[in-house]
Amino acid sequence: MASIFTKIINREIPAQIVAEDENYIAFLDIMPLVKGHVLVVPKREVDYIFNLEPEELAGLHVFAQKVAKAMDKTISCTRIGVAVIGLEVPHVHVHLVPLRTMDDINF
Ligand code: DGP
Repeated sequence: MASIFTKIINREIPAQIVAEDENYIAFLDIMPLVKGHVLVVPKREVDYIFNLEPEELAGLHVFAQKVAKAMDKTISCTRIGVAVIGLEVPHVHVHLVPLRTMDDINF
């Protein structure tokens, strides 16, 4: 069965997409830690980040860097926090969380 993120990629369920290329997509998290929390996802459905091919892993992080730089320009924050958790959705994703203070982090 397709993951919830594959359904977003295939436009079967809605999401607020903020960036996309041939291999990767970024959209707003439905349960944001803070306003502007983005998920960066490879379009190929892989369950676990360490199961990506090395070039996919590198590409994911380069794409995440582009998204984070765009967020830095448009959102008022101190730092874009980066996290890989993956406990809920078994489709690789990187969390980009615009943080202002340590109080914003509530993992
Ligand atoms: P984790 O797998 O633990 O890294 O958390 C998954 C994240 O994905 C969590 O912050 C909520 C988000 N999420 C789950 N389902 C959806 C969805 O249908 N749409 C969007 N935009 N985000 C989702």
